[in-house]
Amino acid sequence: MIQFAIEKANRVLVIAHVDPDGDAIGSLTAVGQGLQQLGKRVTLACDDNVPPRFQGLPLAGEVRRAPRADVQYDLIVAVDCADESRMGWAYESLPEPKPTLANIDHHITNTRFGAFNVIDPAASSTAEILHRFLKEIGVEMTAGIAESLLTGIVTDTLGFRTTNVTAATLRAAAELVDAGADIADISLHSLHQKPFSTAKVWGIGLSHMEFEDGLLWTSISREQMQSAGLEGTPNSSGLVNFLVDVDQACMGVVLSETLDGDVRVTMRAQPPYNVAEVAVQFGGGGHALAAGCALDGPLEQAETRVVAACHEAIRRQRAAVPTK
Ligand SMILES: [Mn+2]
Repeated sequence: MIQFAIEKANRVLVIAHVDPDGDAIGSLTAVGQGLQQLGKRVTLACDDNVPPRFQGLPLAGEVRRAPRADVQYDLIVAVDCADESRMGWAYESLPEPKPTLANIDHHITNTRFGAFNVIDPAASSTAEILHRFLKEIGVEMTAGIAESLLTGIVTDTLGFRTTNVTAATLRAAAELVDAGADIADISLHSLHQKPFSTAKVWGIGLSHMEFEDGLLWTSISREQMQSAGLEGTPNSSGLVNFLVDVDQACMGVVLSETLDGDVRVTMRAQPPYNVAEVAVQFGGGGHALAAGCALDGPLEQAETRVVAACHEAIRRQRAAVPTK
């Protein structure tokens, strides 16, 4: 039982997935606060930096890029990670034998890689699972934990608009508001506001998007990023959400070239279409309506392969459900 493992543990390493989103950071910091409340010594780790819009969450300033080398952990808790590789170097770098691993997640593609697996693909977010789970292990819902969890729910559901929002999601959110989370503030800062550089990335993507047989897609190259004065790999989740909401789009796809020449692909679908089926073909994963994967470059070649796979999936899935 995971409850006993947590009870026994003194030093816990909590890991959120690489390239973290609001559910990853919200879940990471909520578990951190909850375990501290239970008297555990906690390290929070994530391979990539906490995005600025989540840096105001409790404990966000204590998220490390790697585990502490001077600490021997007796438990690892992975949050929002669909498979082992999503934990990145934060897990890989731990010496063997690695500590017992607990896997808390809501991705339908989760590989159950933990010794303990708390997986609920029907949950809107890992934060929604944690809302139940933290109570079950005796954590009192503080305003800080509520703020972290509601950030996870609000961002993963795009403000309660996704098809996996249930009455249970709304009840969890209501309880978090009762516990002191400010829903208007969380929605504004974690969901709507974005840096100007993000708007510029959208401009690049929208300027040459293509629309064919239900697939609306675009790509963003390193050269385009550089000539717009932008650095790093673009955050394309807002753009891909925008694309899939266009009339007649069944799937939206954004391909972004990273600094090392790989291609990161973010995909969205409208029901009843399913982009997780496409993502797994390229070693990725996710949900039916939101998934991702990474391919080797060059960008044009990756684009050809992904576009062909999406078109094939749209035809197949359309035939399976003749209503749309
Ligand atoms: Mn999530």
